Formats: sequence, C-alpha cells, structure tokens
Amino acid sequence: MTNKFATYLDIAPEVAQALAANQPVVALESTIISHGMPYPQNVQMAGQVEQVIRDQGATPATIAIMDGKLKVGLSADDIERLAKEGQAATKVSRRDVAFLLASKKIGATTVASTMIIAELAGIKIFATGGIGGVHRGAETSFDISADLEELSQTNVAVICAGIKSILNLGLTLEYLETKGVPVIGYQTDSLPAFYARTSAHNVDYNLTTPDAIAQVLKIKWDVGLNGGVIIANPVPKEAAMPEAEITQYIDQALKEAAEQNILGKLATPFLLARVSELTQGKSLATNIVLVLNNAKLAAQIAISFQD
Ligand code: PSU
Ligand code: MN
Repeated sequence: MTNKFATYLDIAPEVAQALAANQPVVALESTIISHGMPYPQNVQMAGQVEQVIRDQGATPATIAIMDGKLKVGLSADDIERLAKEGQAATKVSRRDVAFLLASKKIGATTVASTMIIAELAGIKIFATGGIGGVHRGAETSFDISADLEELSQTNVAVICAGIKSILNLGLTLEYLETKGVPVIGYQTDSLPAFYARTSAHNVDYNLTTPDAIAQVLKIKWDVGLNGGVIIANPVPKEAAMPEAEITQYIDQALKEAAEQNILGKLATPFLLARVSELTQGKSLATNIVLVLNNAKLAAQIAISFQD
C-alpha cells in the first residue's frame, strides 16, 4: 500500500525542508484565526505568532484545508484569505476533513484536525490558545469536544494556556485521565484557566524546563504510548484578567447560548465571540498575548525535541 494521503498533503517548501533536515517545526491551527478572533486582529496575530517561532529558531507551519489539500505552512496570502473569510469558513474537526477535501472549500482546522494533519506531515509539536473540552452542562447536552478524543490517539503535543472556563475544568480533566492524556503544567501546579493563571484544579505534572518536557514526550512515544500530551502554560501575569470579571462575562455568554439554543460546532465560536464583545476587546488582548507566549514555549520544546 502506498501512502495515498501524500497526494492530499501540500507541505510548504520551507516546512518540508525543515522536516527533512530534522529541524524543529511548530504546527499552528487555523480555527483560532477564522472563528477565534475578529478581522484584522486575527491576521495580525497569525503573523506575529509565526514570527515568535522564527525568532526562537524554529519553523512555523500554520495548517488549514484549502483547494482540496491538507495545507501545512500557509502563505501570507492564504492566511489573509482565511482571516477575511472568518466564520464563513467551515470549522473542520475530524468528521469534516474528507468533506472539505472533496468540496475544495476553505476549512479552518480545530485542535483535533490540526493534530491529524500535523501527524501526517511528521510534526510533533503544536501551539494554540485554548483546546476544546467537556462543556458545562455536558451531562445533559453531551457536548464534549472531539479535541479530547484526538488527544487520546494522535501523537502530537499541544501547548495551550490551559482550559477556558466556558468549559467544565474538572470534567475535562477526568475525561483526559480516562483517555490517558497527561496534563503537564509549565512551571505551575495549578491548572491554568486561559484568562487566569490558576484554577481550583491541579495539573498532573509540573515540569519547569522545555528540556524536561521534550524528554517526557520522547520517552512516551519511544515506548509506544500513543496519544497526545497537553502542556498548559499560564498566561503572562501582566496580561491575566481578574477572575471575578471574566467569570461574570462567561456566565452571561453561557446564559445567552442556552437561551438561543446554540448547539454543536457553533457553541464554542459563539461563546468566544460573546466573551470578547462583552469584555470590549480586553479578553482579545489577553488571548493574543497568551498565544504568543505558547508559541515561544512550543518552539523551545520543539528545539529540545530535535536535539
Ligand atoms: N478555545 C479557544 N479558542 C479557540 C478554540 C477553542 O479559546 O479558538 C477553538 C479551537 O480550534 C478548538 C475548537 O479546537 O475551538 C474547539 O471547538 P469545539 O468545542 O466545537 O470542539
Ligand atoms: Mn462541541
């Protein structure tokens, strides 16, 4: 059997060269661009995040589905197209990948589908802002992100700012434990809660250097323990938001989502956009800072991983 998937993969020359030379590459998702932030802040963030990775000495690879290809390493034009398309782009999780390849439309990849494509391309390290998880009220809605299932089976490490409190942090941790996905805190015992540096929950392991994290990743995959790892990196102090303030807005956004019966793949983008509106852009500024911070750590881990 030949690898037919290769016919669908379109790896940018710069990324292909880095991979061939065993140089560090960091994958980036695209739903954060189209559905996670408004234009033009999204396109600015996408450019900055790539620059941060380059400054550390690694190669960025922003991933999306475009023109019937799994694109690994978007050009500035591709990113502009996706950023302008915004919520009109299709949000692509595992179930959607084949349909977007068939239709040749623009597909923005979530954590789940970015992990799938990164693994196909041979990229092990992936930076983002926040992952999907078990939603509050999941005991009746059954809303559990496909990101968690992907983390249980796909060999990619995801550097994020912890779990956003639009989700149920405790239930998300339980799900990850069941699925064998370790949650590493970077220089923290407390699970970061995206806008806030801490939460009422603890991470599984507190590792204090990129080298220590890279070593665990190597060992995990060397011994054949398939699946991802979450590396939760607290938002920088100066950009963190007061918990009471953000909680109030998240509660309001959740209430509106329930009233308007927003379900399925629409739930997370709706909540992200409402929280951003309600905080009058304050949460967006925090979001951008933490993504850049995660990209920096991801590049450092990728560099150590290749040593
Ligand atoms: N959380 C954020 N920002 C994001 C997302 C989540 O703080 O942009 C996006 C990511 O692409 C994530 C997706 O993979 O939402 C999860 O969507 P869902 O809950 O529908 O699985
Ligand atoms: Mn969902």
